[in-house]
Amino acid sequence: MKTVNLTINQLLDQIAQFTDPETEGVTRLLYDEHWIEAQKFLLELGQMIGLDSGFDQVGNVILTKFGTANDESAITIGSHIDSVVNAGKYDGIYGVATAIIAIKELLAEYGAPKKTIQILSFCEEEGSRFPFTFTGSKNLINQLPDDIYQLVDKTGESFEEAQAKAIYALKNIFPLVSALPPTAYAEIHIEQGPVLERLNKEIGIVTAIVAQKRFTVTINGKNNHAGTTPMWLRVDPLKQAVKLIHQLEVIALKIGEPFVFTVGEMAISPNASNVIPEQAKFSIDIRHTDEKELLFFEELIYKLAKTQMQELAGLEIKIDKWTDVGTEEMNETYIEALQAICKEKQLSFHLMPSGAGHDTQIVNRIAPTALLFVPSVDGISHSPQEFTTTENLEKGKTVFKQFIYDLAY
Ligand code: HGY
Ligand code: MN
Ligand code: MN
Repeated sequence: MKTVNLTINQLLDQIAQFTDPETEGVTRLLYDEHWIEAQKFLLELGQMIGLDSGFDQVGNVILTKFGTANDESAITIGSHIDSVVNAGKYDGIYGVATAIIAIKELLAEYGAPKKTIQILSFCEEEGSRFPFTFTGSKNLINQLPDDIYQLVDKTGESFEEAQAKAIYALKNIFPLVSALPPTAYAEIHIEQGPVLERLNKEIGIVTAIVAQKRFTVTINGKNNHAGTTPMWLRVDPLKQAVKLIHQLEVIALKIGEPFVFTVGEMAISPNASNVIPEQAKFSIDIRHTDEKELLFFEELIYKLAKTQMQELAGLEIKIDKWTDVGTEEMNETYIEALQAICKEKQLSFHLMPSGAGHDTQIVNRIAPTALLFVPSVDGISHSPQEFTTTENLEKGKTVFKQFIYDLAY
């Protein structure tokens, strides 16, 4: 077996090379050519460190070390390989890199584990190419709906076509396998927020992950000449979008913390300065630990849209919900165990909820889970400026590795 002496940072830098060079930072979208190269790299790396390397029918990479107990399930660890557009080099992939390095070190120090361990590089979590999230972890727990195959990305390519190309590129080199059912799942991730840095804590132990809903709102109006169409005659979808977003913003601020409301994407057509638009399309992302608040806000979106359509003849507002995940609480026993490990390693820690979504919240539907954070400098994420110090990356690995040892050896 070739010796692989990679630090976490070196592995992160290698994987960050698999990106669309036309963009800032890292852009690696589900099934694109950079995604294929990154998954291939991880499959080869798994082989080099003595793991059984394969991938499943949605392109999750599965690196397995069978335990001496020969069980039919596995201690499962990992995170996602895909990124948002213009991302940093840590989101998701830090969890995959740390899992690989922790297992490499445990095998060198203690040999084969009692329990089987499987590392997953989940194919997709972000929802940054197709309007769908958590593809990889939903496939792991057999909750992947069939209707995703007809989804199309911004270029018009279907999920089905993109997946077929990516799987074809992998299957000629590596075996198609299925993951084992998870008996436990653990993920380590950058915090992507300012809390740990502000509190000067080294490790975040996540107690719960917020509920999250995402929508695409499509507003159709009547495109016309910007100069000759009087204001009272217009059915302007962009102005109506602004009106709806403003009304929602006022209510969102009234709901207050920890509720968050984001409009991150917007597309106008035909998008010309002297043309009243025909269509305005935008995203809505809402999150809260209390699912009732989210439901209240969701119903408000529909209600306000309906009123706007009643007030302006010819206006059409369509609302498509494509993410709806509930609040998930991490396993109490694991939270205790992680606190004990931090105390033993003399690392400061903070118990906290996660405002970011993670594969942990999906796997938590069928198995006990643990989620660890390391600090993000200035709380920045989903940006090329995303940064975590080497020291904190390594401290996270120390805790994560001990936790896996305690579960599997
Ligand atoms: O959007 C999120 O919460 C995560 O980064 N996918
Ligand atoms: Mn992310
Ligand atoms: Mn992530």
